Formats: sequence, structure tokens, C-alpha cells
Amino acid sequence: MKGSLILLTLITMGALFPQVVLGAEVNLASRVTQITDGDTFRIETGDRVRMADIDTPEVNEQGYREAKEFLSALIYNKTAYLDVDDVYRSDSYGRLVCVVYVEYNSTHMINANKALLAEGLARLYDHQNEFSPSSWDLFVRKADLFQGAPPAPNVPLLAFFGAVMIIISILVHQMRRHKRIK
Ligand SMILES: [Ca+2]
Ligand SMILES: [Ca+2]
Repeated sequence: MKGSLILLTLITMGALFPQVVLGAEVNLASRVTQITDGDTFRIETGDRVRMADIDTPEVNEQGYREAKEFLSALIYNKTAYLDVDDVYRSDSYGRLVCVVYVEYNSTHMINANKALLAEGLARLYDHQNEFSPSSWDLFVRKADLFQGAPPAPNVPLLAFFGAVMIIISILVHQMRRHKRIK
């Protein structure tokens, strides 16, 4: 009984903190649920992501639709593997500032920030943060990015706590049964 409670606590703590993969550049993995524009989107955890060091046209500017459609085709409904900025983490709007990777093939990931630049759909703004766009490669070997197995996508907290409540109620039920038998 004590063992299950400790396990439960560990699982809860793991879900509350962003996935940290030691020695790799991926801090968080989550499915892309909504594309806002060419450089901003929402993920399943509820967080909004602003792609680091690039800028795509605003809604009333030329090239807005092309950039948004390109990003959508590249990452929408896929698992985004995010390198979150270690310096500021989020911008003044509360959006996570990230370099975004999605799976390209069995061996490689594609850097979505670099892809937008390479397609001429985004402009480069090298802000003072963790990232140096001049060092970005369009394709990155999974082995180099993850240094092991890719991290499992973070489940939304609500779904997670639902599952925790179910586990707790099962445990409580079993405890009561155990008492009755005694
Ligand atoms: Ca980072
Ligand atoms: Ca930078």
C-alpha cells in the first residue's frame, strides 16, 4: 500500500514538471492542436508556443497565409518535440519560446524554425536567448537529438488527474475491502 502511494506521488510529480531529457535538446513533447499563424501554435498541454528567433507575417501582411499553411502541413496534429528557451522560457505573452522539431523519417527530425527560414516564409531575428540560428541544421538525426528513445508526449493535465482520481478510488475501494475481510 505504501509502495503504491509512493509510485503515485512520483507519477504525479513527473506529469507536473516539463519533461527534461538530460543531455538532449528536447525539454517538452506534446501534440500540436491549433495553428495560430506562421510562427505560433498551441499544444495539447494547453501551452502556446512562439517559435524562437524567427518572425512570420501578421494576419494583414503579405505572406501570412503561405507561412501559416506551411507550418500547418509541417506540424499540425503531430507530436512537437520542443527545445524550450533556457534563458527566458516564455515571452511577454506567456508563450513558450521554442525551437520546434517534428519527425521527418525513421532516422531524422526536421527543425521547423529552420524550415520556415529555408522556404523564405519567415524572417530571421536572432534575439538574445539560448538559440543561435546560424547553427541550425534543417535535419537532425534522432540519435543526436534524443540520445536514446524519444520522450513520450506529455498528457494533458486534466486527463492525467482524471486517471489519478480513478487509481485513488480503486485503491480506497481495495483498502475498504481488505478491512472488511479482516
Ligand atoms: Ca532548451
Ligand atoms: Ca538567439
